[in-house]
Amino acid sequence: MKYSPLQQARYEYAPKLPGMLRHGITEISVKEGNETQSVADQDKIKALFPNTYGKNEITFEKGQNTAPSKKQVVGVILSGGQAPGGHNVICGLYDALKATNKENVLYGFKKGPSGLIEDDYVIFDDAFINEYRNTGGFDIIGSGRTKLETNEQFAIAADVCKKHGITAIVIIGGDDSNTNAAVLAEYFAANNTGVQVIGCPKTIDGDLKNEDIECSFGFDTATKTYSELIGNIERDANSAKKYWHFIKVMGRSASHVALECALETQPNICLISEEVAEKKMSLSQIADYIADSVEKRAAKGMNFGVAIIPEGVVEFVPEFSALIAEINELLAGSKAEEFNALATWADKYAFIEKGLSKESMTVFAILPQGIQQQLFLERDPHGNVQVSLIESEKLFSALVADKLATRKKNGTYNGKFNALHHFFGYEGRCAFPSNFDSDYCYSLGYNAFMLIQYGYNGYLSKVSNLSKPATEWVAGGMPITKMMNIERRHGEDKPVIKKALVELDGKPFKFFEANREVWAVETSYLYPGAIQYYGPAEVCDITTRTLALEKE
Ligand code: FBP
Repeated sequence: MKYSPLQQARYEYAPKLPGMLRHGITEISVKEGNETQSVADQDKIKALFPNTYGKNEITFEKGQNTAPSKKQVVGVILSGGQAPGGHNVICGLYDALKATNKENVLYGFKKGPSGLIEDDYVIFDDAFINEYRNTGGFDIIGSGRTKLETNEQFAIAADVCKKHGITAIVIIGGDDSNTNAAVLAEYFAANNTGVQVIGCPKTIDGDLKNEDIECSFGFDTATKTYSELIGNIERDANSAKKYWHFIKVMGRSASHVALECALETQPNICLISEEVAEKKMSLSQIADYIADSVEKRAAKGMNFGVAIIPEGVVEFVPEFSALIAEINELLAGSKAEEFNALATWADKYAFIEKGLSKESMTVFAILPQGIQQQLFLERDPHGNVQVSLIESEKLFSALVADKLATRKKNGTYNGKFNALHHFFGYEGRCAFPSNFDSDYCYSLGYNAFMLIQYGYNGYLSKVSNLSKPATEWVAGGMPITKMMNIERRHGEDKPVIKKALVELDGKPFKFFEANREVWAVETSYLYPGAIQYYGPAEVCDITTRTLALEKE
């Protein structure tokens, strides 16, 4: 069999477009809205983007398409981590481009942004595209994390575009990739290359959103996939009644994924990194918070539970980030070699004890030895600790076990605590996109071509009103500079898209906060089950709880 039955069926699925894009290409007109300003640092962003700053928001509507129908050659790039629906962005872009003019051509640059610089590409045709409709993954052309950020790279990109007659590039990426898209758009405009750049908002992390972009694509499918697995684990926990499951979920920095999974599954515990930072919680306080739930449930005879840990949480614990900064300093330059030459862990431990401040040593000392060693083993190319590789699910279960041991000695706790560990990340990034992501991504791609056709540059493809049925979705575009501010990066002030962290006064967190005390003690699990692709809309087309609550 060449294709699985679901794969075959998904090839035939017709993604839903926003109502206003359904009239046929010749009946899509554009309505300009207000001029825009960046979210902060307006003067600085304006000075850095003189050609692309302050442009108008735009919306498409039914009317006479007045864009010139000249032949267009377009290039597309997938950038960064995989997110379900990426293929459909390309399919939507391709379909709009071909519906406008059969002579139009779509290039796909391979392995991410480096494909553009290395002039490594494929040219799409119907047979090629049809193999990828409504499927997960980025394997259609591959992805990569090379950043397009220097003028040398931009000049090469301009030459590659000129060579192929490409007049527009679509970059499908997260906040960093779209920041770079904005800089590239400005470069192309300043140098009169005649090449437009359009971005599409991607990331399972859900942290590329704001008042205009209601969510990044892939978040819906990834969180539904993790929630299915978490629900299954909850049911297993509730059946066997003998394990506490510590489940780390992806989300490099923000905790949107963890929060959405908690709303979907109602676990006993879910840490939210942004709250940990706001309350300046220590590792010990977090461990006590989880141990309280373990103890209360044990008192009711329930020696089992589920705790969700966001991937990035340790970086939000102030004492832990101070420790990391000191370790980076301790091993800077040649000191790393000195450290690595030490024969035993005891020698290394003595070196660490000598080099760290008293406060950081206290934090270091409470970590399980496996985590201590991890902090010194895994380094990035700059020699820094790779915080994302720390097994925080194991860290917290070990800290909780220590707390419970003390409580047992004190006679306040008399339960059993057996922990199991899981990490859900890659399991969800290439899942078959849900109907929501299939529809949303196809619409983003289709809409990106409309922005190209109407000559926009430095815009993000925008589809909004997403908590409503697709007929009511609103398609348009917004200048990427509107989302930018100045942030300190590697010792320099840089214009970047503001990352959206979980808002502690937002409705999704408030809902979680209002319910979590009960969830911590009772067994209130919800079992969302697998993503449904065929059946009633109220089962198949539902959005995330996060989006539903935000739009309530
Ligand atoms: P993007 O921001 O590029 O979409 O990637 C997000 C993410 O999936 C994070 O959740 C995770 O920390 C990271 O990618 C993993 O990256 P890699 O694929 O390089 O291991």
